[in-house]
Amino acid sequence: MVIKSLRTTARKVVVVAAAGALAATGAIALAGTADAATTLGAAAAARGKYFGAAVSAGHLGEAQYTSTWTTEFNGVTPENEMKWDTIEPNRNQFNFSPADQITTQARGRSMTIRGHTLVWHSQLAGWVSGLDATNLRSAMVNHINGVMGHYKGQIYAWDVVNEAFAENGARRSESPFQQKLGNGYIEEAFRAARAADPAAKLCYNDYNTDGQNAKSNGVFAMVQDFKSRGVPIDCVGFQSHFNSASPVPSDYQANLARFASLGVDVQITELDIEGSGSTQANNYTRVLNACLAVSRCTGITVWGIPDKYSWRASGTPLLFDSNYGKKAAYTAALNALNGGTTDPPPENPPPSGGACTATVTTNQWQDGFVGTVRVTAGSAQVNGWTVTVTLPTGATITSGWNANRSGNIGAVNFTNVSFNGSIAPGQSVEFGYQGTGTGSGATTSCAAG
Ligand code: G2I
Repeated sequence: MVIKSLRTTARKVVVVAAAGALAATGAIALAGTADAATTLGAAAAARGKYFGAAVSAGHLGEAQYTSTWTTEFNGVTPENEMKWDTIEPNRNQFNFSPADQITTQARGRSMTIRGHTLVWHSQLAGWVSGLDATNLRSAMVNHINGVMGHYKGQIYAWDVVNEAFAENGARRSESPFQQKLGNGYIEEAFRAARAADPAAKLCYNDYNTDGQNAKSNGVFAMVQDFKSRGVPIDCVGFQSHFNSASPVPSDYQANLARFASLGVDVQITELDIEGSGSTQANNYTRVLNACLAVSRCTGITVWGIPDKYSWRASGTPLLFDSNYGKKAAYTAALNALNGGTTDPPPENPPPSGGACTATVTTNQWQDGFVGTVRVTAGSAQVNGWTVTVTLPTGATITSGWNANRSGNIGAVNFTNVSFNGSIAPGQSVEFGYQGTGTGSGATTSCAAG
C-alpha cells in the first residue's frame, strides 16, 4: 500500500511537470509519446476517426465481451440485428429489440453507430423475395422508412445497399431487388433513405472492392454517376475481409483515395485479416495506415471482438484472442493509430483497461463480522461492476450497504447501486456487509460492465 501510494505520487509529479513544460512551449498535444492513447477508440479519436466493432446482442451477457467492447471501441455495428430477416421478419412487423440492446448501450457511451444493412439479397426475410415488383418497391421503401425512422438521429452512417455488385463489375443477378426492380433500385433506396433520416450518412458497402478491379470499378462508376446526377450518396464502405487467398491489395490506399476523390467519405466497415503473429499484425498496420493517410477515411470497424465469435473463427482474424487477450495485431493497430511511435503495452497490464479489482477487509468478532470491499477501476473508466465475494463455509451475510446483493452464503454477487457504478481510472468505491459466523478468509473477484 505504501509503495503504491508513493508510485502514485511520483506519477503525479511527472504529469504536473509535463503539463508545465507544455504550457511553457505552447504545445497543444503530445503526439505518439507520453500521451499515447491506451485504447483503440481513444487512439482513433485523437486522429479524428472512430474505431468500431461488430457486436452481437447475444454475447452482451458475457462480462468480458461487453467490457472489452466498451473499453476499447468508440463505435459499433450490430452484426446481424439490423438485417431484414431479424428486424422485419413479417411484413410491416418490426422487431427492434435485438438491435436496441446494442444501440442503447452505444448511445449511452456516445459511440459512433453504423447501421447494417437496409437492402441486401442475403439474410432477407422470406416474405420479401416472393413479392411482385410493385409490392417489392413499396416494401423496400416501407422497410427503409420503418428502420431508419426508428433510429432517426442515432445512426452515423447506414449501409443503405449491401453487396449489389458481382465480381465482374455487373450487378449481382441473384438479388430479388435487381431482378424485379432493375438497375434503378439502388438509386431508389438511396433517395428513400435520405428522406427517412437526412442526418445519416448514406453508404454503399461491398467486399472484394478493396483494390482496383472489375468489381470496384463497377461501384466506382455508380458512385460517379450518382454524384453527377445528384443522387444522395455520402460514403462507400470497404468490407476488407482478408486472408491468404484474398490478401490486402497493394493499391489498397490508392483505391480508398480514388473513391474519396469523388467527394464521398470512405470507411473500412468489416475488417478482419486471417492469420497470426507478426504477419497478421503487419497486415493490420497496412490497412490502418491506409485509412489514416486518407483524410476522408472517417473510421474503421473490425468484424468482431474475440476470435471465437468471428464468422470465420478458424482463421483467428481479429485483434483479441478467444480469451480476450490482446494479440500482436492489437498492438500493431494501437501503434498505428497512435502514430506508429509508441511502445507496445505490457503483456499483463495491471489490471487491463476497463477491468476492475476488488479487495476485502474483514473485521471479525467472536460470532460475527463486517466486510468492507474496495472496488478499484483499472486503466479505464468502469461503468457498472459486479463483485463476487466467496465466503467461508458457515458464514452468512445478514445485511449490507452501498451495493445490491444476491444471496447470503457461498459465492455472493454484489452489483453497484446508482451512485457508485462509475469509477474513474485508478479510483475506488467501497461497499460493505455484515454477517454471522466466520467471514475472514473471504475471496473476491470483480467484473466491469
Ligand atoms: O459474411 C460476412 C459478412 C459479409 N458482409 C456482410 C456482413 O453482414 C456479413 O456478416 C455475417 C455475420 O458476421 C454472420 O454472423 O453475415 C453472416 C450471414 O451472411 C452471419 O452469419 C449468420 C449465420 O449464417 C446464421 O446461421 C446465424 O443464424 O449469423 C446468424 C446469426 O448468428
